[in-house]
Amino acid sequence: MKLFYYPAACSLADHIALIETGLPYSLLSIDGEKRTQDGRDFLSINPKGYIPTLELEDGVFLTENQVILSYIAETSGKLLPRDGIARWRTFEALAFMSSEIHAHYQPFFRDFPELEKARAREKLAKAFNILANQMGDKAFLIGDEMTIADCYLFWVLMVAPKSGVELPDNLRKGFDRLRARPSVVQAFAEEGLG
Ligand SMILES: N[C@@H](CCC(=O)N[C@@H](CS)C(=O)NCC(=O)O)C(=O)O
Repeated sequence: MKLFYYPAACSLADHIALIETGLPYSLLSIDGEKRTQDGRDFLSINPKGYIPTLELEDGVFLTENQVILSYIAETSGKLLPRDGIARWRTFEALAFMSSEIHAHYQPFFRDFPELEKARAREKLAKAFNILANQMGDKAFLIGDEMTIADCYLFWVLMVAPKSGVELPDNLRKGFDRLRARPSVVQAFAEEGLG
């Protein structure tokens, strides 16, 4: 599998999941002209123009973080509870982080008016509280085992300081625990992050 990525962008979640599951992968970055590291036109691969994009062994491309994370989990048989409500809570958390957190980071990635940033901060603060309540004092977001929800959680928490919204204490501690995992350390090194 080949993961198209930008360093420190949301593809970091998929990168961490690939390392955690032990699936073989390679990384391909995209340049400012939307050319892939191996010289292809990225827009012809993914007309949406964004990462993460995953190229499967048969040359098929998958997009959307939630789907790529789910594919990695299903293919490896890891990072996703097999049955019971925890499986659905994992998908629920992915959807929540995508629409209620990731989407509200836009004003901080680009130069949006202050009013829009303030609105986004309000939504983010609410969403972080919901995640904090869900996590409680568990080791991970869904339970005592790491899931793909934690891979995405790591990235959304990493970006939170850009928004100026303070993280609840248990999420900050959860972030620190994830940051220390060998998979995260390896992903940082492979993406050239400090
Ligand atoms: N809906 C997509 C959003 C992905 C996304 O926002 N990717 C950003 C990086 S975090 C991107 O590629 N931005 C580049 C651009 O918009 O040109 C998903 O959940 O995977």
